Amino acid sequence: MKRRQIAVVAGAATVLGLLTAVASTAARPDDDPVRLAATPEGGVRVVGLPCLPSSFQLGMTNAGTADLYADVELAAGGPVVLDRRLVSSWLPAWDPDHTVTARIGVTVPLDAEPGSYEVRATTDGAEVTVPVEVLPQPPKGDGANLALGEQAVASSTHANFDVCGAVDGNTDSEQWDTLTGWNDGTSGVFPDTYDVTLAAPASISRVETWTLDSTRYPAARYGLRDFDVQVRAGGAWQTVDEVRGNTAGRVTSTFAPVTADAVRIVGLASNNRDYSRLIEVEVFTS
Ligand SMILES: [Ca+2]
Repeated sequence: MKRRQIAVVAGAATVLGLLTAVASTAARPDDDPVRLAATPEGGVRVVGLPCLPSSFQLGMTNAGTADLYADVELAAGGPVVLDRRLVSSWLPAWDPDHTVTARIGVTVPLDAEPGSYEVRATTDGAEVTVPVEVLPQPPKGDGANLALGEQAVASSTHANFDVCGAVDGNTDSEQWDTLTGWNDGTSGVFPDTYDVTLAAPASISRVETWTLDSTRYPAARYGLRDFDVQVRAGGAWQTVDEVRGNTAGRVTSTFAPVTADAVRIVGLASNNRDYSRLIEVEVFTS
């Protein structure tokens, strides 16, 4: 009787010991089949403007032999704000390994202290750290583009495109994609409007309108053909330029200085009659 009790205790200890060993093995990072990575590797740079978002790609790879479901938690330091805190993805055990990616939007408030911060992405046994550099506000005085990073709204935006793409400071049509360009969402239906609200009313006299004009998508075939440039003064929109029959990628509109707090591009027709496309809108003082 006494021996049997000892045997039971010993058996329980063996089972417990085994469970402990299994649990600690599963928690060891080396054994977690999920690999995390972030691109660009150097991290992201962000400015505290309402329409100048940044982002990075989170890569999730199942290096194991069994399908699994991964939950990746995201945490940001300092003033950094993420557009989501959790990425959940089904990761089949493909061979060769296949990486599933998710775009994580990064913003900071207007008054964010410039400096170096980081975003941490973690799953059970894997982790990746993404450096985030918060840059100072760009100057918005004479000679500066007053539209840069300011709030843009559009009558519609094509799926996957970002309405902020035409105020991100990038005028290079060769880099046209869903992030740095704006494409309306109503094929063949005009007018389309793209508005930028300035940080403060300013005396403006020049607007640069950049429509799509790349080697592959020349403006003469894909750019805005007919459009109006409007400014909002005293709460009312007024037209300061009427552009017709355009085939150029960049159109400069100059006009008598007017104190305005917003600028609107009214797309009336494009050269291939489907969409209004803008790569950038710039606004300058007198
Ligand atoms: Ca752009």
